[in-house]
Amino acid sequence: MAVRPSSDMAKFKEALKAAKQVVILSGAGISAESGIPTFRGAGGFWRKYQSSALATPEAFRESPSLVWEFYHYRREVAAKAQPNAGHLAIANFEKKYGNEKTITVITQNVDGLHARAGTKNLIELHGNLYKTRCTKCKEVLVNTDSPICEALANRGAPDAKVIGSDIPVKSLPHCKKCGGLLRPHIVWFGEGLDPNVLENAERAMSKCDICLVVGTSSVVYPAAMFAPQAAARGATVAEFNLETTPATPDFHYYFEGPCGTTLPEALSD
Ligand code: BJW
Ligand code: ZN
Repeated sequence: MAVRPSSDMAKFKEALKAAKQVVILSGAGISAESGIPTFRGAGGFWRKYQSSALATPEAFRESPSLVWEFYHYRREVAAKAQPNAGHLAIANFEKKYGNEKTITVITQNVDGLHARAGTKNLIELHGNLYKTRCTKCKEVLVNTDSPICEALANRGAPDAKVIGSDIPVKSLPHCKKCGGLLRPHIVWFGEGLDPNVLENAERAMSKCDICLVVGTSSVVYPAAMFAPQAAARGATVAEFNLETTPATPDFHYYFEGPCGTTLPEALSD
C-alpha cells in the first residue's frame, strides 16, 4: 500500500464493528506497561547478554545452568506482573463480542498475561514460560512452581556484574517420568514453530477481515509476515505501537502511543 496509514480512529471502529473475523496479533509491547521488558531496545538485556544470545538451542547445550537462570528470572518477573489495560481491553472485547464475531488472539509473548486477563481463544506462537518440555521424552507439562527447582532459588539476578553460572546439571529441573533434563517450552531462534500451532495461526490469519497488530517490532519470522500477508489479500490491518515498524507502510491504520491507552479506545463501543 503506497498511501500513508490512516490514524482515523472513528473510521477504524466502524470497520471493526462490521468485521466478522477478527485477529489480534500481539508482541512484547503489550506487556511493557505490565513491567515486562521488550526484546529489542534498552530493556532487552539480562546480565551482559542480549536475550537472542540465550534463547537458542546452542546456548542451552553449552550452559543449561545459565539458560535456566535466565528463564527462572523471567518466570519470577512475569508471575509478579499483572495484566494491564491493553490485555484487559482485548479480553473484554472477546467476552462482549465473542458470540457474534470470531475473535482470535495470536501472541508472540510467553508471559501468560493474555490468558490471565481472561482471553480464551488464544494461540501462543512461541510457547509459554510456565511450560516445560523434556529433552528426552518430549513431554510438555504446565509448571508454575516458584522456584522451579531448589537449586534455582535466589538465582537469576539480572546484575551485569554476575559472571557465569555453575549449577550442576543434575540439580536443574528433570522429568519425573524418564529422568531427562527439562527445558523451557519456548521456541528459540532457529527452531521451527509447533506445526499445529502454526497451522491454527495461519488459518485464523487467512480468514480474518480485520487484524490488529499490537506492540510488535514485526521483525521475527514467521509472525512478521502474518499481517503484511493479510493486508496484501485485502484484510484491513491496524497497527498499535509507540513507533513505526518495517511493516507500517503495508497497513491501513497506524495508532501511535502506548497500547494500554490506544487499545481500550479502539475496542470500546
Ligand atoms: C509498544 C509499547 C507500548 C513497546 N505500546 N507498543 C525469514 C527471514 C529472515 C530470518 C528468518 C526468516 N524465517 C525465520 C528466520 C529466523 C528467525 C528470525 O525471524 N530472525 C529475525 C530476527 C531475522 N526466526 C526463527 O528462528 C523462528 N523459527 C523459524 O522460523 O523456524 C524455521 C526457520 C529457521 C531458520 C531459518 C528459516 C526458517 C523462531 C522464532 C522464535 C522467536 N523466539 C523469540 C524468543 C523467545 C524466547 C524467550 O522469550 O525467551 O520470541 S525472539 C523474540 O522476538 C521473542 C518474541 O516473541 C519475538 C518478537 O518480538 P516482539 O514481540 O516483536 O518484541 P520486540 O521487543 O521486538 O518489539 C516490541 C515492540 O513493542 C516495539 O515495536 C516497541 O516499539 C513496541 N512497544 N512498548 C505499544 N506500551
Ligand atoms: Zn521425559
